[in-house]
Amino acid sequence: MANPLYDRLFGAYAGKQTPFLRLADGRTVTHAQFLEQAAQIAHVTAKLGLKPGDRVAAQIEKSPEALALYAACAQAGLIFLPLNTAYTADELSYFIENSGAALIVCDGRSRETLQPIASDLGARIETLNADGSGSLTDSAATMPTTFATVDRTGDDLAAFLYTSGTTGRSKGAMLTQDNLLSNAETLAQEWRFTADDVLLHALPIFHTHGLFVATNIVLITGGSMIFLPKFDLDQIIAQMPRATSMMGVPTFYTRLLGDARFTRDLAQHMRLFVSGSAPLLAETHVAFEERTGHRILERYGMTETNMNTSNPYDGDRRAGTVGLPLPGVELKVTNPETGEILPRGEIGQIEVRGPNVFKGYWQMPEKTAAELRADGFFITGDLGLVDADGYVTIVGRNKDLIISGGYNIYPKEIELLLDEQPGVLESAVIGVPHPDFGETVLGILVPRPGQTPDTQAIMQTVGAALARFKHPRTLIVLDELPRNTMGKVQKNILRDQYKDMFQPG
Ligand code: MLC
Ligand code: AMP
Repeated sequence: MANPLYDRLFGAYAGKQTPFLRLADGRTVTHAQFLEQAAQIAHVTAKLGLKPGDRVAAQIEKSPEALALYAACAQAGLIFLPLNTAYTADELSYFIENSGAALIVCDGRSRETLQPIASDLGARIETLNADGSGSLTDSAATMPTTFATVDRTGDDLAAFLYTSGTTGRSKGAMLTQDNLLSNAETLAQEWRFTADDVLLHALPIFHTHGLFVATNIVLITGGSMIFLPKFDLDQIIAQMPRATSMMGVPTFYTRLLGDARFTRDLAQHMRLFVSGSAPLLAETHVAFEERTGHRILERYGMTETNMNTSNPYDGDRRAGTVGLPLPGVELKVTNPETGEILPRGEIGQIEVRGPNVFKGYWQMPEKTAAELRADGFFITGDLGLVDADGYVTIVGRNKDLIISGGYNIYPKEIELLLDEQPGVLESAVIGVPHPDFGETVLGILVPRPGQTPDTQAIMQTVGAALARFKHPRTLIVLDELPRNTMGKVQKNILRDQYKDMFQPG
């Protein structure tokens, strides 16, 4: 019997004192140490009564122990559900309830807030703090350092990642072991990762990019990671000389280019820079090459599918494109109305099919059916084209989505809240260009007749309800929203009107 995810990502490292995580304070966690702690955590979950297939919701800071919880879930056959550390209690209660999590792992500071939610749902709660301390690791310390890996098949679920939707309700994307493994194997090969690689890892580990792309690739090839708690320019510049490769969202690269310490010398020895999760401006690609001599390798993916396309490692990395479909991934551009395939060069909606594509949304068959066709093609909601050479360019989105610093924000969720506020008749939330985050959130309010909404009070309410990164940077009050003849709000007009609001100069 077997457990493909555990066996392929972790199994080979038992007893190996090779470096896995290189921490900013100079400590190194070896593969063996990491695996022993994961096994101890797996024992804790078993002692708490968790059974294979149960969900473990984790809202914890990035740390070696947080990553060990991921490995423990794989070993114990549990479904790992990582959550953005910025989510508020309101947001969390939805994810916990919707997923039916059997265990919540949170920072000690959130325990009191989350305890009632856990009690209501009959979930267990354990703490894990940024420094690795907490009830989870306290209990783990007394446990055996090996754990009998639970049998699973490649078709079993390994993780849930919640993605918001255009209706404002988040959906749990169900990812199988095979989804994760197939993509990690393909990417490791395509990007030539080996045991000699040292990946500079400054991404969060609660999203596809930092967890399944970056971490799984390193695990599958035996290399190590410089594991930083977050993106911090000083740290990145200090650590780069020890790294061979880096992955990041476009904000990482624009911030690096904005710092005079980031020189050709500093980057010379690097093998690879990868960008994704949001569009990399062609001008950033060009400026990066001018500064360092390296051409950033841009790829395209999403929560539901992991990675779909990539620029080539050897060959032409084309600025402004996301490259070619990965081996095993089929990509077509279709007419959004009819679903018919469009000729090369024409813009339409991007659909993908392959072993990377998820199983569907947890307990939402209608939403699954609306986006995942019976023949296996997933409708991404991205608009793009394929050129004569097969390169894919994303030109926009068919979904109302803002991407700020690589985080997805669904306007509907914010609009629903704004619409409920005193004095507000209706609202529109749009994304406008921002030099650091790529896009940022702008809220537009229309007052009820004769009323003046208190924008400061509204910002406070928004602050308590929604994660910081979703907060509108500014609220603007307008007499009315532009509408087309069908009565639909014309967000394109608003986006155009405010496009220069945060641009320098
Ligand atoms: C932080 N803030 C953000 C923000 N990140 N606001 C908007 N958008 C963001 N992305 C808030 C902070 O809370 C802070 O609030 C203020 O903005 C300024 O913070 P900062 O110190 O400048 O931000 P920083 O902590 O440096 O974070 C910026 C960042 C980070 C870009 C480094 O957001 C990041 O690591 N992003 C990566 C996201 C990611 O991994 N995406 C992958 C999704 S997977 P205050 O209160 O101080 O004003 C996916 C699929 C795929 O999309 O293809 O990969
Ligand atoms: P998420 O739901 O967080 O997984 O975000 C996925 C979305 O990010 C995709 O549907 C795209 O809209 C966007 N995205 C990811 N990578 C790129 C890229 N390289 N260029 C443009 N958009 C991207």
